[in-house]
Amino acid sequence: MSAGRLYGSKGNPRVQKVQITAKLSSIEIDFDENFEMGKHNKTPEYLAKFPLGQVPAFEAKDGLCLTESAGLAFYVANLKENNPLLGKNKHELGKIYQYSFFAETQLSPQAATIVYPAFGYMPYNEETERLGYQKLEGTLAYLNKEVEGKKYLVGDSITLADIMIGSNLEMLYAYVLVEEHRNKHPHLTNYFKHYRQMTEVTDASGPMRLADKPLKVEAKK
Ligand SMILES: N[C@@H](CCC(=O)N[C@@H](CS)C(=O)NCC(=O)O)C(=O)O
Repeated sequence: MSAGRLYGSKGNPRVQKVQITAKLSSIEIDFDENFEMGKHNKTPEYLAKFPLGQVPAFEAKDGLCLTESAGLAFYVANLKENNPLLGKNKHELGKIYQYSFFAETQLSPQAATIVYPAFGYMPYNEETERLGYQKLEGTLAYLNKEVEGKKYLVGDSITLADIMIGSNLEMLYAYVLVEEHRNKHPHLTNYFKHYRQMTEVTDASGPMRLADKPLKVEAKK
């Protein structure tokens, strides 16, 4: 039986975060692949349930309405008793929280600062871009060390930590990190490639895309 309905567009890494979590937890959720951003999330019915008008959003079978992709992933993972995605003990869960909050509060905004101006979601600013790359470099170097010699961030199997970090690396590997840059962080690149070839991940996210040329920002002079 379905646990509820997930709203959002197919291919959005925030949506995929929830889909991958559900798949790995064997939790069934409904999802309309024809959802249109800017249309379906702005209807009065949608706004009555989700006042910010953002995606992803989740409406549970009991009527509970939730937003925030990371929160949705934790909610869905918790629907399964003793879910290994939440670690084997409190120590592992602590690390899962650590990486998840890091992904949401640091990695995600850094990626957005660099990628969004190229997609036209944000105005381009040279200084903001420079600072964005500087901060991102620190984050990638940190993550590269964290995953050295490891397939998973926490314990010996996939957890929500990998899904949170992996989903937030998606846009970077697809559009920003060209081969030379990927090779600067070899452990992270190997880790990401391993995560990205998992069936549950490719089912939700399609084939892995790796940037083959530097990101082009039209607004740059
Ligand atoms: N922190 C939120 C961010 C949600 C968000 O910014 N969603 C974007 C799409 S990726 C959105 O709905 N934008 C439309 C809008 O804000 O009107 C999450 O992770 O769910």
